[in-house]
Amino acid sequence: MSQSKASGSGEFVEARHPASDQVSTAGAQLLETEQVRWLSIYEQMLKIRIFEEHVNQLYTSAKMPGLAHLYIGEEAIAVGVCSALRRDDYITSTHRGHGHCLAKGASVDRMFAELLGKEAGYCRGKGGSMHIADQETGNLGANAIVGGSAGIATGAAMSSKMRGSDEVTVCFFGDGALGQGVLYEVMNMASLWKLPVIYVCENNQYNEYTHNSETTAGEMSARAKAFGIPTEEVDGQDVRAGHLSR
Ligand SMILES: Cc1ncc(C[n+]2csc(CCOP(=O)(O)OP(=O)(O)O)c2C)c(N)n1
Ligand SMILES: [Mg+2]
Repeated sequence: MSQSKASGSGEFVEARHPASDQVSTAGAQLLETEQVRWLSIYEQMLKIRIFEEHVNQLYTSAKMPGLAHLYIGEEAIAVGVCSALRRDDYITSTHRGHGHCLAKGASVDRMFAELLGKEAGYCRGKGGSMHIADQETGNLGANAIVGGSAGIATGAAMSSKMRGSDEVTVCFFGDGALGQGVLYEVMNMASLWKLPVIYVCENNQYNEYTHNSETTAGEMSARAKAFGIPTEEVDGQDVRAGHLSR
């Protein structure tokens, strides 16, 4: 309900649209749905943060075999992007992949089992942190090879297109992968053949320990643009930006 003052009359006139109650009820429901959605997105990010804090404890107390590359601080990227995907869409991940796996729907229990080398893990405990794959949630795998998943992602997108499905594949990679030739081979094919693949470069400015000013010449997004691929740069700390840019 809204009220407005009639000009010059000194009295208040109620300007009430007949359906305004219904409109506000629908509006409130929409707001509630939106709140539930963003709250669930926040919970996903928090789950990853807490997961990684536990991994850090296990790793630094030498209870976990192998290596651990933590996704702390980058949660908004995986969650923003994966929350816009369907379960049957695909992702490929990196050496820093726990966040991608969880955001695509992996179970915390089976992830920990994998990290601890247990049979119940996603790869029966044989793969560890950098080799977690889960076909049920469309996760085609983390990958210890920098840039290594670009070919897998592009192949999956080609398969989707050939099967006439509407699945989308997201290829996550770090800014360090911009130095890998395979990325440019597959971007060329993806653009030529109009494949349903999204290349998500997680630019944390470092290639592990080396600042990317020492490794990467020119503009990052210019690379994809050169192949005619539409590009967008978003704030990786803003989960809404990752979610809505699909
Ligand atoms: C082909 C290849 N070369 C080198 C390495 C060693 N290595 C592991 S992580 C890394 C840097 C990766 O940087 P980036 O892709 O930006 O990921 P970030 O660690 O910043 O998330 C390198 C060089 C590797 N795993 N694979
Ligand atoms: Mg990096």
